[in-house]
Amino acid sequence: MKIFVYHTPELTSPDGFPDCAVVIDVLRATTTIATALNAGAEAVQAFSDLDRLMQASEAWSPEKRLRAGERGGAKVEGCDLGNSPLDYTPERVRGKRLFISTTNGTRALQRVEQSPLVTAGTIINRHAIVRYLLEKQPETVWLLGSGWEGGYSLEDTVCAGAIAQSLMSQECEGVEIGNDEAIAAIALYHQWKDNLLELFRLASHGQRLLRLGCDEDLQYCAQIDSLDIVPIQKEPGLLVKL
Ligand code: 3SL
Repeated sequence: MKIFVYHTPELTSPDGFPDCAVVIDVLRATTTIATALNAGAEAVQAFSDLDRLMQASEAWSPEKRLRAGERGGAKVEGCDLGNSPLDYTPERVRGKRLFISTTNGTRALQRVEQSPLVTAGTIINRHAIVRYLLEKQPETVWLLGSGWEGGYSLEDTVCAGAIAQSLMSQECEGVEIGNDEAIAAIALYHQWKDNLLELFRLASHGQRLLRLGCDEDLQYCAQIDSLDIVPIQKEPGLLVKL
């Protein structure tokens, strides 16, 4: 298994796909997706485009669907929910299909949706993702950060480092580093592993969320290995609980 880290979808080679893509948007899309599926959502359907989300969700009755939209960190008007994982309680999401569009995370999912295996990784399900990769043994793994509008995100890179470091420490034969970004991500994780929340508060998107009053979201997103859930793509754009 060869592990490649990419900081943003734009930094991947345009025509290539890995055997398994782990899409990462710690703040907050993949944390929200993992939380919603863990809370009993029937499935999560991800859209980069809000109009397409609205169209596709029309076919579902209002009792069976939830529309979630985020732009610039804030909830999109006309949606039921924004992108705070704290809102995705079992009472709210159980049995419902979640239609979600966010600024960067859902775009990153779309970039790799043709890969044979696609999952959504984050800090809270790091251990479950590592276990899944060790079970599946894909030859190539992309740990793909969502970044922010084409730019680098500290929180996605530290999560990629947490996953890569854990895979490398399993003493399984054949786990290899694929690019320099993977080495740098592991180094970042080593530096901050005991203080992820502090790193999130320093990060530019963490600061943006703090300005919106979302410190509790940051605290939730920093709880490493707190959920045992692997979201897997069943068909392009549709994620279910493994
Ligand atoms: O960029 C994204 O996809 C979102 O996760 C951003 S936010 O954390 O909801 O602001």
